[in-house]
Amino acid sequence: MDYGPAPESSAEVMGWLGARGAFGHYIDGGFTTPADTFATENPATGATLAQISQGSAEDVARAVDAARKAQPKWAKLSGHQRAKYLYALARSLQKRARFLAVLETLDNGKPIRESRDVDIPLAIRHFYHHAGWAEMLADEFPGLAPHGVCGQIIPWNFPLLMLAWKIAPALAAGNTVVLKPAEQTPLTALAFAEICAEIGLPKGVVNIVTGDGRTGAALTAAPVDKIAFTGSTEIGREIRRATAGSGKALTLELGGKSPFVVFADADLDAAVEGVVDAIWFNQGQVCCAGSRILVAEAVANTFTERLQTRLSKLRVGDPLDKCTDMGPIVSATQRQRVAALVSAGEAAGATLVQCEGQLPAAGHFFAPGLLIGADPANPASTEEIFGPVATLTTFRTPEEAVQLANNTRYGLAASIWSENITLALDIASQVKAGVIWMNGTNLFDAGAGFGGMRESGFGREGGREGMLAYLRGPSPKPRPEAQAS
Ligand code: TXE
Repeated sequence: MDYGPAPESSAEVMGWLGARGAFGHYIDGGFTTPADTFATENPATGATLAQISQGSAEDVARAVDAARKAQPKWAKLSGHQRAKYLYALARSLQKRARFLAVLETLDNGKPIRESRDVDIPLAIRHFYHHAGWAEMLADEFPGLAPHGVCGQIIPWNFPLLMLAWKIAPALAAGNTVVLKPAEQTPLTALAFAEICAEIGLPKGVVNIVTGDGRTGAALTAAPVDKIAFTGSTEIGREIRRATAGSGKALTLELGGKSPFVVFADADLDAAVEGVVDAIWFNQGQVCCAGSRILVAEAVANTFTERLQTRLSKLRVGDPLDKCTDMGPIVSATQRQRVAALVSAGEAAGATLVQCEGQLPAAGHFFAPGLLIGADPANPASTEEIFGPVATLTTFRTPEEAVQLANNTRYGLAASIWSENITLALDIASQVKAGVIWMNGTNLFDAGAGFGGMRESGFGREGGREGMLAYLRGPSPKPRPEAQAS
């Protein structure tokens, strides 16, 4: 296979895939014999990368059983001992960072620059950060206990990073886990399973069962103590229904339709670069993507012109080429979904402006773009496109900006651009979103809680709140600085 001018050789990764061919589940410290397999493909070419096992209810039951047996011993280890394992996982991921970046790009299609500079480093940092939490846990949260066994279901947009967000805090708190990666992108989770075995993580502490939504539903129904889910609002709702009354703890991180608000006094060039990060990063397949651009009428023409110039310069193509800005959409189904919503946006009166370069003939590529003049009722303004197209609408007053920003059933994130900090803080206090950035966007830190409100879900991941989501018992008193604010 020719990957073009790839600076990061994919030979090692292709060798690793070739040597395995098919993957079983990782249960109780070992891989099962592959059975009932399906293919995971390279979305840039459509080529099959490996065969993956479709987990049955019995596979899930065996994994939960292994996690259940391992849990008391894991929880009895001192925080320092658990931290040593988390540090070992972090170091081992770091040693393989380049390998994992290429593997992630092959399986998901995201540009290598992003997997190399964002996904993998943030995943590693999550394990280091939570090793610190394991050390401090008994002092920080006396009297709290782990839930027990956690079922974790993750999506395909940040495969290894979402795994890290789920597994690191769970393990730090003394839980054991059964994780189901998305069927489109299971490979880095399986590489992670190999790392768990290699560092000698006790058997049963981490179990990975692959498969589609049926495996996810079996995990939701299994006798676990907590379910942590990231994915669509529809499936989040289904999981909430399925766990209601079961006594299982639940956190849901769901979709979004986040506003990106540009005031007239904003640094417009910085805001244009902000849009690149907000909606064209990871092909727009980001739950907190700034997918509704709201711009002050006074600067709308200038801003839109500069944004269109920037759009025309985006390089869409081979994700293994380090000069590529945008790779393919993760799958044919997802590409179809994006195309249908963009067409619906046009049909409802918005003007589509797209990057004009030639798209590669193979693979699930979709040209990045803007839907200009989409009114609030346009489906492109209300539905999560989850692709590289944002709506662009103008506002006249700060009040109108707030009204438009909040005109959504979601509430995950918001991004506010202004040189006037008083105005920005005032707007931030009125926007209904779990995460608000000012003069920035898509900034993540293992130490900061991330999560939504309204139909974007509930619960936080990362930081102190993220740790508490993996513990049970009386709520600890807020820290003095939190009380003061
Ligand atoms: O998500 P699903 P899909 C949004 C985005 C996207 C849409 C559809 O708008 O266009 O969802 O994507 C597992 N019980 N987000 O279809 O189905 C599934 O196997 C338990 C936003 O890929 O929600 C996968 O592991 N689990 C989002 C995970 O749920 C089930 C990220 C997510 O898949 C299940 C992804 C079931 N009944 C999509 N059915 C975000 N918040 O970042 C499926 N799954």
